[in-house]
This record gives sequence, structure tokens and C-alpha cells, in this order.
Amino acid sequence: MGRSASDHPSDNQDGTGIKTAPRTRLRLTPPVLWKVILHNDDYTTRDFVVMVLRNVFRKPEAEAVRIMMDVHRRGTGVAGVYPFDVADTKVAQVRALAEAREFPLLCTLEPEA
Ligand code: TYC
Repeated sequence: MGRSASDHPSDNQDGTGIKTAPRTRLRLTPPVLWKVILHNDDYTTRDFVVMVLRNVFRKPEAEAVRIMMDVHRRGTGVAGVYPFDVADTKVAQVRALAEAREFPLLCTLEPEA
């Protein structure tokens, strides 16, 4: 597998071909983490929320059920905590799955305190 003209490490991959300088100092502070929040509603099924927690957030069955019931009883709950890009991708995955099944499941991001 050869390198194409656009996959040199200095290419910033935005399609403009403009090269950006690499970061020269290591990041020494940990990245800010984001909480992915699930919100309760009256229409999304419990099984669907458990499926989302298992497949998107990689929770074992028992923990997925616990988090789902926590959201069901308290109104919101934390599905997982991740760096922004990961958290944002998971929110998009949850929204796509919910939309495909026409469930109103709400999933949002919150910076970790
Ligand atoms: N309240 C839903 C029901 O009883 C279950 C549910 C749990 C929905 C968690 C959303 O984020 C949620 N079917």
C-alpha cells in the first residue's frame, strides 16, 4: 500500500493541500473530558437504551441495565466520559440509531467538572 500525494504526514487532510506545521511541544496537561448524557423520555424502549449502551458505549449487560434504569428513574445519566472528539462521535452515533428507529432519545454533552 503506497502513500498517495495527499497522505504525507504534513498534509492536514482538509483537502486544500495546505501544509501545517506540526506541534513541537508535547501536551503535558490531560485533555478536558466530556460526559455523554442520556435523557429519559416516555417513548424510547428500555431494550433500545440498553442496546445503545452496549454497542456504542461498550458497557457490559449488567452495567448497561443499571445506567438505563438510573436514567429512567432520575431523568439523566452518564453513558461515558471521553475526550471531545470521541464523545462527539458517540453522540452522533446515538442520534443516528435513535432516528433510524424513530425514538426521541436525547443525548447531549457536558464538560466534566
Ligand atoms: N423511560 C423509558 C421507558 O420506560 C426508558 C428510557 C430509559 C428511555 C432511558 C430513555 O434515556 C432513556 N420505556
